[in-house]
Amino acid sequence: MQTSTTRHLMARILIASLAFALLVTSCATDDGPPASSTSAAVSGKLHSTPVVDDGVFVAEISLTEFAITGTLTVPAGPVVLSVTNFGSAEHNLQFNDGPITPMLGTNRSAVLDLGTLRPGTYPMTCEISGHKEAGMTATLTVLDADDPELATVASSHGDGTHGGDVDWAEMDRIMLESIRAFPAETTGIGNQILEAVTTADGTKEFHLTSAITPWEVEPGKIVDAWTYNGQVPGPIIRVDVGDRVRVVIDNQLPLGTDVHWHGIPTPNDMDGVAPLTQDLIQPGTSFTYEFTAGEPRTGMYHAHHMGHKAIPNGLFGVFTIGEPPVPRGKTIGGTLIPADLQISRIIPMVLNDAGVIGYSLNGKSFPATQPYVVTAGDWIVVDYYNEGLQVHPMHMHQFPQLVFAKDGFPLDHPYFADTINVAPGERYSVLVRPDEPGAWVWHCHILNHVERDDGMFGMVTAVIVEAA
Ligand SMILES: [Cu+2]
Repeated sequence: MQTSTTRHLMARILIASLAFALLVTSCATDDGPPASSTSAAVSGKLHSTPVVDDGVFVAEISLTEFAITGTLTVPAGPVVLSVTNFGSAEHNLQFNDGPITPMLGTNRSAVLDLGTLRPGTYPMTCEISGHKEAGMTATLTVLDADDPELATVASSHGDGTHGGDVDWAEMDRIMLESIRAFPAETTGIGNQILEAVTTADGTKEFHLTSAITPWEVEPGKIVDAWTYNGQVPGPIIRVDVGDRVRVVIDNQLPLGTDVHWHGIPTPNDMDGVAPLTQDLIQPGTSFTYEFTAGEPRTGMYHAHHMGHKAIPNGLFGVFTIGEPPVPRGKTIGGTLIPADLQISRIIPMVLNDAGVIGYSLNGKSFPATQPYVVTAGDWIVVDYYNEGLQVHPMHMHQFPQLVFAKDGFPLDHPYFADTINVAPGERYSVLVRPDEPGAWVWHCHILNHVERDDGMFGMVTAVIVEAA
């Protein structure tokens, strides 16, 4: 645990290097100041100038993962929404349980005629399963046409900005402020080591409870996560080759569950796929899994039943057998991996991108992600686990990552990379030797998994290298 002084110190160190990262990523994401109002429509702007056309008020609405933004206050009377999806996934927009746009791909727009609106507040949501819960909900406020508040709202869109209607300086400020918040304190830590109870016959017994519990994904954002032992990711289970393993699962979820040992060989009736290999574990009941950990593996455990909902919502954890198969004594790409190499720490890096947890590293979204403090020259192992629905190219600044195992299988030809694509269900094990002091950013390189117009978020953390 860091003291708040260390945290502030680290935050200060980070600002300098993150500012550079920001510069690079913003070059890649922004199209520059719009040359005309037409190009502004596709440059990812925050707000638009409301247009009144033949007495019809046109409000521009932007859809992203996972937010609905734009002109959310309009005058009573005829209103049309011009809806654009700036996200990477498909979205739609439904107004007040009534009119709905077609499904919109990236950069696709649609016009939604709302007819004549009376003063009041009206809900707007994306109707794709899970997107509303992830944040795609907003309220359209309709005011009397002569309401003075409306004048303020309308004029604020067009005033004092460079390039017509985008306040770039304000965007800069918001982005920098979001980065300065790192590392932020939140309640709850995932991946805690689960201690085994060793029974008389030498079996290592573990206890898991599945339940819906509060989880602070980012500062102040507390979601109803689906958890094992109240953690996201669930507790880490590490066993040795040859261990007899017993895992008792107590299901306190409101629905049935099962536990699949992803990448871990088990007898068929222990594979955790209801109703094929076992009965569903009903709410309020328990089930015992038992198998022998036969060979070294880097695996995961997660619900299989309703996996599309359970797993993104947090029902996953790390399960490993044996030691990482680091290629000691081998020369790879001209680099000799010492025969006597000591691993200073093993970092599990569990990726997720959906459900109530959303874009996250080990259950937390930036700035609540954990910074990793290491001593220059230490060898660290990172195991990536993708429990999400999308591929994530994981990039560590400065330090090459030596990929030595895929899904726990040692590679005959380990290789160096600085960016590693981790697809859903995959695990990659890498060896890294951070040797240059400083704060080095470590993030998914799909840029809208790490930044929004309202700041840095999601799949970003940093390696803090201290001088030896
Ligand atoms: Cu990503």
